[in-house]
Amino acid sequence: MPIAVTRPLSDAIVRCELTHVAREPIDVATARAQHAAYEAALADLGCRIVRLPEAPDLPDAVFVEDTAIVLEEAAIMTHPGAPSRRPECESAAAVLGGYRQLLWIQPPATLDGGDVLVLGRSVLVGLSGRTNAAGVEQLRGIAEPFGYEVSGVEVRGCLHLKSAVTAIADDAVLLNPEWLDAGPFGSRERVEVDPAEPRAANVLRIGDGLLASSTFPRTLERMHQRGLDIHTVEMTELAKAEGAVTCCSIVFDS
Ligand code: CIR
Repeated sequence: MPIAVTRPLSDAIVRCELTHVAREPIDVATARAQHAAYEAALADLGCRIVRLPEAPDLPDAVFVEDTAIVLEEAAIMTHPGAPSRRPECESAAAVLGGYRQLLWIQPPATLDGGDVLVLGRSVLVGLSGRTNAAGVEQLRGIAEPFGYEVSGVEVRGCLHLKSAVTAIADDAVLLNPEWLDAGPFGSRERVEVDPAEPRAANVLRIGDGLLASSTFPRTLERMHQRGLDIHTVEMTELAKAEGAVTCCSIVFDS
């Protein structure tokens, strides 16, 4: 059974980091309800939820994805690009250390988990405002001995690589071509988001199921037409914090 690590959001989320979206008031009660529905959807997709402790002083701590990359062989703890987010890693490590050996990205490298897309043995790493070239190098040094091929991919106009592209099947990715150069997707099929929905490329794949935000009906329709099994959740409040579906969990096989 896959494990999905999550963390409750705190009232501090109203002071979250923002890069590509303008600040709007966040209704924290609604955000909490949406987060609870997100956890329920993960459970429906077969995950066991493991919650990290709430971090009342860390505004972005609900976005656990950025703290670690969990491979079969190890959990790689990141050094997030935003200094305000670095204290999130310790409590994530305390839990992930129960499942995997821990390896750490060290400064001056920076790396956010949202920039790391694992496609089989191929690991694509966004060169973004959060992840630097040294971050890609360190991840390569850690993951290549385990048999992964690590490639840097330039992204622009969005926060992370996974804002621009995620996997929807073993042999297909969903992407926004405005936000990344043609990455090393090999023979994988590239499905584009509807141009009216630039933020729709972030979907979470669990087994053969997909979890997506209900905010993007046109892109969802493209995926329904392909016969994909898609569950949807409302993410309107977390989207105001520049979050999306992958950001709020770390999913791995126990
Ligand atoms: C941040 O700017 O760090 C948060 N407000 C949003 C992080 C979203 N994380 C993700 O996409 N992996």
